[in-house]
Amino acid sequence: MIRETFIASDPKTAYEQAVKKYGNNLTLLSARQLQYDDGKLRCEIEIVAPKALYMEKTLQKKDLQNEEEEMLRNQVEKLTQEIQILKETHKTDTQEMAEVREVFLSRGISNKWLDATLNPLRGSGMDGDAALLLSYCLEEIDDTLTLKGESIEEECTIVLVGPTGVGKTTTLAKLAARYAYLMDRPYKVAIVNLDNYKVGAIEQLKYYATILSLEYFVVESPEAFEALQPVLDAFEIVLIDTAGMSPYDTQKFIDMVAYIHSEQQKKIEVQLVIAATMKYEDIEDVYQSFSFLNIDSVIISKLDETMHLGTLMNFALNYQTKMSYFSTGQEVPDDLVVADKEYLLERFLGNTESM
Ligand SMILES: Nc1nc2c(ncn2[C@@H]2O[C@H](COP(=O)(O)OP(=O)(O)OP(=O)(O)O)[C@@H](O)[C@H]2O)c(=O)[nH]1
Ligand SMILES: [Mg+2]
Repeated sequence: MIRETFIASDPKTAYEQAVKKYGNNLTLLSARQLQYDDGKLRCEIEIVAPKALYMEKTLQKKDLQNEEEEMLRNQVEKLTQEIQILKETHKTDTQEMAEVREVFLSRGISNKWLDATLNPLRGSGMDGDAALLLSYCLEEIDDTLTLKGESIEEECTIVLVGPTGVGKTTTLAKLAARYAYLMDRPYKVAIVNLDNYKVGAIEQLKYYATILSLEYFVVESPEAFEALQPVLDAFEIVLIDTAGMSPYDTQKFIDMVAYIHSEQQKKIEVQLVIAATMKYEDIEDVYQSFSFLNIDSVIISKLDETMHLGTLMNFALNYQTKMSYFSTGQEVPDDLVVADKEYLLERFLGNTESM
């Protein structure tokens, strides 16, 4: 049996509560009137009821309570969401916002980025000023773009990777010339070729190494690469060219990892080369697959081949990857610049008269 106390303003009401719960299956034990801390008189009655009945009534009540609470919570959540959606849909772009949105959309920036950047400004004092909105967006782009910068603080091995034909070998030759002859001081540079796939790859790079009077090594296996390390230790910068890889060619990635993880003293930097002419989906596929190799930074090639940098901007804004160099043509070593936001923004905006 279980004892339970019911409280009401008078004994009759307290007893009725008990009967409501247990019917006639209860026995009254006591009834008393007490003055509570708030000064009011209340009546407490104590009853005993069968334990099974107590469990059934009390737990059922609790379950019902929980269910009700849960239902109420869900309804409140749903209402809150609906209110939020109503708020959002009621706030629409001002004409000035729509104009600025169109400027960036027409240049290839995604609605996703524009929503994230412009929607919070709806209803703010800024949303009626096109010039202000435009410079706000440019500022956001400028803040988001990330550069690697060019400081050679320690000896390093730079490995260029990327899909076929993006300009890895040409860019590597430009970098070799730059580090060996065009920096504040000449660095001791060696060129290593791991490309055993492409016909003519060995000769292509050998041609550049000969013109630049730089040491050139061809390596055919991770073991040979490790064996070469004592020789490479004598150089400050080792530039490694690799075979072009499709993002879907898993075996080539596995082979490459063996090279990158081999024992060596220098810091290894993997730089991914992507072309400014690539489609957004392809850039994404390439970036995601090559991330497997622990990419340090990205080189953008073939910037001279397109006037539309929206795709590239979108990628840079969405992935915020560090950019190291821009390749702007076929000429070695001239067509290479250190990645620069101003350069990119100017090229991206093009003719500003339409804005
Ligand atoms: N217009 C233009 N052409 C470039 C640029 N960089 C490289 N090229 C050309 O693109 C072609 C391929 O260049 P490579 O350096 O051989 O490309 P790769 O990535 O080494 O190619 P694989 O080794 O076959 O994967 C060559 O004709 C280069 O002259 C660039 O920035 N602009
Ligand atoms: Mg190549």
